[in-house]
Amino acid sequence: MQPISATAARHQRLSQEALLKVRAGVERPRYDRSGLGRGIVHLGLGAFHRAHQALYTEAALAQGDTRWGIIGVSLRSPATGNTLQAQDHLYSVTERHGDASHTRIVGAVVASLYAPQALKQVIDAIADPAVSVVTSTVTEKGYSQLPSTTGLDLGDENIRHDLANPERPRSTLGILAAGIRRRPRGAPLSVVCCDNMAGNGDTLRRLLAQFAELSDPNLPRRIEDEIALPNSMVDRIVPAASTASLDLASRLLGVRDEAAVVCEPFTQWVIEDRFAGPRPAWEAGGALLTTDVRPYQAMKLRLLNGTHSAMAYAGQLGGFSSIADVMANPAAAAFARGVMQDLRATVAAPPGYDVDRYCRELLHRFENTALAHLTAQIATDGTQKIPVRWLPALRESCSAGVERPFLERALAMWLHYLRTGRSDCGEVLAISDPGAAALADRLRSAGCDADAARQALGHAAVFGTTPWPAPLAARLAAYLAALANRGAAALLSMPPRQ
Ligand code: CS2
Repeated sequence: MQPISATAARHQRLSQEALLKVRAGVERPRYDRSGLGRGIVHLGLGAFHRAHQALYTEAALAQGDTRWGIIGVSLRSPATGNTLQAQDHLYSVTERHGDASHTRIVGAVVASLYAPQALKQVIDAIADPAVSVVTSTVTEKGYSQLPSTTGLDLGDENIRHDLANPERPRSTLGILAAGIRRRPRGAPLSVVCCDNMAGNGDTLRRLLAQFAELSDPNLPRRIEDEIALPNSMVDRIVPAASTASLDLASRLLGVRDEAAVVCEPFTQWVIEDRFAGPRPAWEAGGALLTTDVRPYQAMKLRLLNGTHSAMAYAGQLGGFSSIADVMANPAAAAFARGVMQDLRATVAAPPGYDVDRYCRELLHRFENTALAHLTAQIATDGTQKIPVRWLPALRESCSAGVERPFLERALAMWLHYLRTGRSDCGEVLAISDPGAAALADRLRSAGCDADAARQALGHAAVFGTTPWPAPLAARLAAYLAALANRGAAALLSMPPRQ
């Protein structure tokens, strides 16, 4: 092979052929990609899937079980699929913490489909008996659920469309239902939800069953008999790509990878061992198969995601653009630790698990300056995330008559963020959350802070229908007043009881 200059190579796009030009030291697929089967359909071809489930599958493929090539499906944008197609579906994952990094090229994704343009192929793929696993990362809002009840949102326009046009579905549930309907009988399928929801598999089962009952009288029975929906807890911090992350990956690879993912070294996947048919040996990548995932889910959703959301709103209001920036500010970092401790008090340890050590590791992960994990990214979709991450802990604490000073302040910060849409410096914040307008309207039309707190807690779509205690509303009102008068800094530096 002719040596090529680093500059020329950097402009060459990653592809099967260009693999030969990738720098030494970069790991590459340890199996023959041309012989891969198509055993998995994945819905939601974002960075998280590519840096998480796809890597566990990569490890199973490297063990020689070549059934598990992934057909990646995008539901909302053709961009990732187009990028991957131009690279023979190869992409890189770079794990980074501080100065240390490790880069590999992943070969597990073998095809990509954009559902609105390739609906028939998507449905055929889910119906194919050679596919025995469907995984999904479509974000919390991608399941058309009402966050406070986890029931089907019948007002969701995609659901209404799909119930009227079951053969032309647009929603995750509609597409799954159409694929399952077409599967031959006796071809077991496991659908593994990999989004951050408590009891995510059970929730998806409920939503799918509700949708099926309304769309096809035979479908609920088939789902009951032939489809397994194991719960799973997924964990890896994977910021959205940026020009800087793509440039970094290209420098490390020696070729240009427009689908490169840069993420943290930590990864965890705990899966309920309840599959209907064959599955990849994800244990090869370190997955833990267990009988009960719920304690792991509660621990992760509250301690990692719950603290993340608090840092996101504190960061948006206080002008901290990334999680590492929050951790570098003593008052903001102390606030994050306080929120984590408030949530820690509500978490029961999974059997044999050292939760305090987990908390210490989390804080170390949050300090990772090599990742630009933006608070604006984590702040999105709060009306879906907060009912999962904070409200169960808050509800349990209220029932036990316990105040959670840091968590309650975080809640006030989120409401203040929605109410004003501005940072402490007056910068306009881009709020990306389809459910936010209704809550923000209530907050903005309230006569005073006490009314705003009551209005928010009374917003059943997020806070549920069970009334919240008046003392909580009073504390929230005081925090809202402090935020309005003195900004987020006032709450960050406030001692636990005041
Ligand atoms: C984050 C998660 O964006 C968010 O809401 O809290 O994506 C988080 O980084 C992952 O769940 C970590 O496993």
